[in-house]
Amino acid sequence: MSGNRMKRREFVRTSLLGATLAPAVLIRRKALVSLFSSGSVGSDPPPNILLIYADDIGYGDLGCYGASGVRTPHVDRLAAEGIRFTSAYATSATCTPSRYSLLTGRYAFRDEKVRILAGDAGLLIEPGRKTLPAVLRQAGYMTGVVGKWHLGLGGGPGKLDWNGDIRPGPLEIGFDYAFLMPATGDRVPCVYVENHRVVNLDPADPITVSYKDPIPGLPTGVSHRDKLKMDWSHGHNMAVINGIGRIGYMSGGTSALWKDEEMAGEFTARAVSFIEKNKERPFFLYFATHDIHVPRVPHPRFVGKTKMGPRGDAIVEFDWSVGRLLETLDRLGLAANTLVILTSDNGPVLDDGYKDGAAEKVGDLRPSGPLRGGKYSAFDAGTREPFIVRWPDRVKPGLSDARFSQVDLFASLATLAGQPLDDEDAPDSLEMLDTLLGKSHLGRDHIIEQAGTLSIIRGRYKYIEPSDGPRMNVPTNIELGNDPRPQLYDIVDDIAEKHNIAGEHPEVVRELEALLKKIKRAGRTRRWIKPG
Ligand code: NG6
Ligand code: CA
Repeated sequence: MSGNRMKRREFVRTSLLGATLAPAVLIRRKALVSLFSSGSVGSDPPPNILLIYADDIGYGDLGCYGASGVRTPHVDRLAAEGIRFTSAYATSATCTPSRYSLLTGRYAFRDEKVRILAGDAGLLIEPGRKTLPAVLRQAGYMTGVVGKWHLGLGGGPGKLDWNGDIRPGPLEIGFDYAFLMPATGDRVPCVYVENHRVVNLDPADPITVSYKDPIPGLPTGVSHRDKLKMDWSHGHNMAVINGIGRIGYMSGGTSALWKDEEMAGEFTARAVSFIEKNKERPFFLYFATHDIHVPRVPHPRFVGKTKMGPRGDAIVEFDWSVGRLLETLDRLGLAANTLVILTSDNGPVLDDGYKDGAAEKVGDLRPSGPLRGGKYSAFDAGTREPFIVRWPDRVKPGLSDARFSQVDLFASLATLAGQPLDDEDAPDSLEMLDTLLGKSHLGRDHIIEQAGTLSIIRGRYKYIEPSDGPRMNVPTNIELGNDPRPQLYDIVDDIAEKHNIAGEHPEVVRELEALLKKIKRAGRTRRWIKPG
């Protein structure tokens, strides 16, 4: 460890210890300024960090990644002014596990509780586990989350009283501010939670949530199917909220129910106001959109912007949100020193449970681009994502083919903020800051992808563990990549994973199988595998 770094670490400790008598934020800010002016991080003043995390946007869904039939000028501008990565990965082909890895720097497969959560699940991230926002907060950042959470709230399944204080949640694990959709747009409760409270709740009309039994006397997507605003195709036939069938049952909270059409506008407005309020200090904003997850109900001003129906229009709405945030950074003079990262939690899906015409009207758009599979899939489209990084003060625009995993954002941003990690923190997160900022084109040593089964990519090869799971997810029409035999693809020459070459390269299969086993057994990646 360099003397410089040591000094910095000592300095943080003393600064933080001295914090008891003064407002925490002021002290945190002071610690940060001193840290960055120490020179070793080389950025003064420190950058704001805006992480735009889309839901279910595929590798081929954005203009700058070759989409046709939908225009995304704001995202394209971000890409033109920054680095567009072609080989960046979410850790998982579904939401909760990817977000868990993003915020904890730990693979979700290490804990079987980390799977798509019900809307009444308890907080997955144990208070005490180091999180990305907690590290940035410790470095002096104001930390906020706006949008989709889906990491659980409260103490355990069904135990949370939605009418009281909602905790533990993001505020207990490192965020200073939270404005949330608790789970997903298609799961109850369909209300916003700001910090510890449901927004606009009338105490005379309390909320009840049930993921077991229907609530007697209330309509369901089955009993009132003919009256629905948008019909379901699979699942999504329990509570009816705003004329749309959802997963789970809910009663009460009428004045607090969100309006689906206004959700993107609501989240964007909260994000803009978070940036405005914190324009004088470094901030970290995790902006997690509902777009383009189901139910896709874009605002009327976006309806018909594409010929693809709600899915295409939701991409336009997503792009609008991005544009509003970029415009806010410009207006406040913050753009040059704000690191913006844009990516998505998992790959694309057309029919994810509602009859919104996504499959029928997709036209020439290839949501997965040249990749095979989609959301839920072990094939690359499940996790290989659009990934854009812009920081005008420090990052030269360009293209990067370097492999990058979202799990590495933790250690990379911690380094950027001058926060050395303890060995126990973020165990799978590798420091890849130079790669993230385009100074290096050296990718991650290996990439792990989690779907029903695990895959590992190293060099030109990708190995998918044998699995007895179904080959197809029939309702979504997605190839899951399961096969009882080992699969090996040359992911460089055969990006579409068409030719299983496991039989021709048994030694590569053995090698990758062994590496994957080792990573599983070790319980960690950092400390024993060198990045690069
Ligand atoms: C599935 C839902 C799907 C979506 C997904 C989670 C059904 C039939 N399907 O179980 O609609 O909500 O969970 O998506 O209920 S994710 O992006 O949050 O992981
Ligand atoms: Ca998702």
